[in-house]
Amino acid sequence: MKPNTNALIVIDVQTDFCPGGALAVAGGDEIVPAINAMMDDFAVCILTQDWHPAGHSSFASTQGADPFSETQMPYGPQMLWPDHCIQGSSGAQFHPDLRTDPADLIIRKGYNPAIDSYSAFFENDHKTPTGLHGYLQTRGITHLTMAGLATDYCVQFSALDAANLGYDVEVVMNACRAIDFGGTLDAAITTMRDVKVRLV
Ligand code: VGL
Ligand code: ZN
Repeated sequence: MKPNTNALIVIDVQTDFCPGGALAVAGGDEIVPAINAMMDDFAVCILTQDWHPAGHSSFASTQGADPFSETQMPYGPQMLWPDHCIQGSSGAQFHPDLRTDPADLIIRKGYNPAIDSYSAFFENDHKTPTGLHGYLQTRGITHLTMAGLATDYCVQFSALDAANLGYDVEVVMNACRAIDFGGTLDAAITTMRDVKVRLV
């Protein structure tokens, strides 16, 4: 059992990010058994849930653009996605086999219609907090172990923000899967290593 200063953060293991889902990540469902097993080693477990209102600004359909094209938002460049993880929809639910009982906290993100939120800590303006940092600080948590979907988006941005906030961060790569278009996985690996995130 890890000390209670070490939290497991499980990122976005939701139906829409698994095969058959609206924004399917190849092999996204394969990580569920490994994550379920990891939960037994952690006294503190937190799940994140991508949770968008219909018509979210990060949806290509909202912008009248092609999915996987990039647009410019007031906060910077933003990838446009197929509609996914709409609040209350079946695609927004956790993968049916993911254990949710061990979770102390389920933190939702992406609910602000005007700003996407890859990171579990800040929305994509890199300013608006989700509240997770305050929660972790209040509980005295200093070490984070991360797994989930997708390695090159929500896992990467969560790990980078966590490292910049001063947490000791490790990402369990075999319990993650990537979207990986045009080298985004390799770039994420390099960027995470640069800020001393440990990839294990
Ligand atoms: C994610 C794209 C859009 C993720 C969420 O969980 O990595 N990616 N929303
Ligand atoms: Zn999303």
